[in-house]
Amino acid sequence: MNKFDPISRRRFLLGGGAALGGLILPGCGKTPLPATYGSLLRMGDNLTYLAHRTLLPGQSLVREYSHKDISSFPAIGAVTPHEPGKRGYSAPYRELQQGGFADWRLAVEGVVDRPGLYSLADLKRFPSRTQITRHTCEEGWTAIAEWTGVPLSRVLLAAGMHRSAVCVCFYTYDSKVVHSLDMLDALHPQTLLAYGMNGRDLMIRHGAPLRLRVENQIGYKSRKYLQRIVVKDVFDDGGKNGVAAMGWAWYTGI
Ligand SMILES: Nc1nc2c(c(=O)[nH]1)N[C@H]1C(S)=C(S)[C@@H](COP(=O)(O)O)O[C@H]1N2
Ligand SMILES: [Mo]
Repeated sequence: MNKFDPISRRRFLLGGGAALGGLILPGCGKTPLPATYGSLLRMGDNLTYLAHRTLLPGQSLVREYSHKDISSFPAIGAVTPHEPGKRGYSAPYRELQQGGFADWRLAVEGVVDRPGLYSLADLKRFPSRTQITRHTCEEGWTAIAEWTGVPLSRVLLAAGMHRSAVCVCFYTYDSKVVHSLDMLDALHPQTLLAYGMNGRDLMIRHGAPLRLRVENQIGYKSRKYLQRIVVKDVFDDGGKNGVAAMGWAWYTGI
């Protein structure tokens, strides 16, 4: 192709666009977008999602900061799931915490060739990534921290994720709420399974032993206390246990 020929260039772009569409909206006949539950607001969320996915480059990196920018970092939502009676209390989590998380395993399941259980040591054997990023909570505060972990993409590829994958669902110890990401965000280079924060092991209040970091979405997508991740070949926003059913946006790109 002559790269100065505008028509070939346009054809090339159209071809690329179609491939991208195929990645995001596979089998358009199914349900490629979160259910709107009849709500106008939810329909607005879908417009935001489509606009981001159509207009923005899918894997552009969010800004990374330097050590001097690291700020104090409040812990919110569930912060003590090992304490009976507290928000998000989980007896299995307490038992794992009391054993120093030695028996903790992350289950990786779904449309993968090699479903399995990963210990913290297993996850630390993958090449790691460290990034200093700004967390933006829907409640109006932001904070900057350094996160260390394994890019989710590495674990998904190691598990032999099928090409038919459309989303990844995340299950945690403290809550029944299911969160999910599309494959663009799941495979984004800054989407981490993080075990370290500011150079130390992740503290309980920030999601020990492993949390998700989704740097290009609002803070509530960065799930703490991970238990299980499931790769799906049909879109799943968690249904009645999903955030959309609770009146929250499924996609919160920033
Ligand atoms: N499992 C779990 N993940 C969670 C939450 C939670 O309550 N439970 N809160 C979310 C919200 S609203 C925010 S802003 C961040 C807060 O992370 P932090 O406690 O490390 O500041 O975690 C998110 N992930
Ligand atoms: Mo939040």
